Amino acid sequence: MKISDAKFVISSASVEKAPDTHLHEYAFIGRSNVGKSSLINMLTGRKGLAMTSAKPGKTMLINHFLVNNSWYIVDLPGYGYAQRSKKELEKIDKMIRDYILYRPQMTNLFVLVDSRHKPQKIDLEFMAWLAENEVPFSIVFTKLDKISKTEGKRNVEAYCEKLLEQWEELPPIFLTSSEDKRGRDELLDYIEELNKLPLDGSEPSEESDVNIEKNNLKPEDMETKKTPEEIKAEENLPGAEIDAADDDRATAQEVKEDTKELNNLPYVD
Ligand SMILES: Nc1nc2c(ncn2[C@@H]2O[C@H](COP(=O)(O)OP(=O)(O)OP(=O)(O)O)[C@@H](O)[C@H]2O)c(=O)[nH]1
Ligand SMILES: [Mg+2]
Repeated sequence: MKISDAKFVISSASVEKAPDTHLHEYAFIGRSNVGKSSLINMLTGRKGLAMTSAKPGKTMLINHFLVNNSWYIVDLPGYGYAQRSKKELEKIDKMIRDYILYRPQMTNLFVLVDSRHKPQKIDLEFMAWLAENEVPFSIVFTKLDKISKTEGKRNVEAYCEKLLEQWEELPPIFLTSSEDKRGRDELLDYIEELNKLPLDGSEPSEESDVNIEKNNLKPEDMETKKTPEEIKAEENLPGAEIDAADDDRATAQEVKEDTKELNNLPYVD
């Protein structure tokens, strides 16, 4: 899909205050600093559209961006940033969860995961919550430019294996870098297909692609093997406390290689 126009519309402090729209909407979520705002800028080709920062916790509101005058991108605050006060964390958590549960035009939630790290408890718990609430989502691995092709492949495969301990099937998976723009075409094509789905929950329109239903796999179709409590009890899963180490102010090894191969992994639709 070609992006001819993208503009910021409004920031809202709660889902009740979010704009009354009747267009498809795609939200981006993940831990603070994972690269949500950067990905939105990369996808739209507008560098300063969503505010980014090397300091975690930059996005504090629900931000709506109108793309091609026909669909919305929503930038959400990150979850689990350990440096926030308890009250602030709870407020953001409620804002995010209310948005996800009470925004019917939200067609798909993109859950961003930093490709450099092992599966984090906070992300796995969040995805289990999405499944419980039948929220359609996809996983977007970010910052692949920061690791080698081999490491990227290994990390993504390990992540998928971990997910398959919880899920019968994997959700759609995308491998991205906001730096070198990999994954952009795949994500935009996916959104283009989902845009063909009717918003009222009725059958897909005739022109929609046959793959849509497969790609837009709802968590209800992905039987969980474990309860959220069991997942919580998992050992060896670091939680939100890794934030400081994860912070991009700390320089990471930057290895840029041709990673075309990564986007051709067998489980990438
Ligand atoms: N090398 C590299 N850096 C990235 C990439 N994506 C994001 N970053 C950097 O990571 C930091 C955080 O990016 P943001 O896009 O602000 O992250 P965010 O998830 O929106 O963060 P919050 O709004 O705080 O939740 C910034 O310093 C970005 O430049 C990427 O694909 N590659
Ligand atoms: Mg942000």
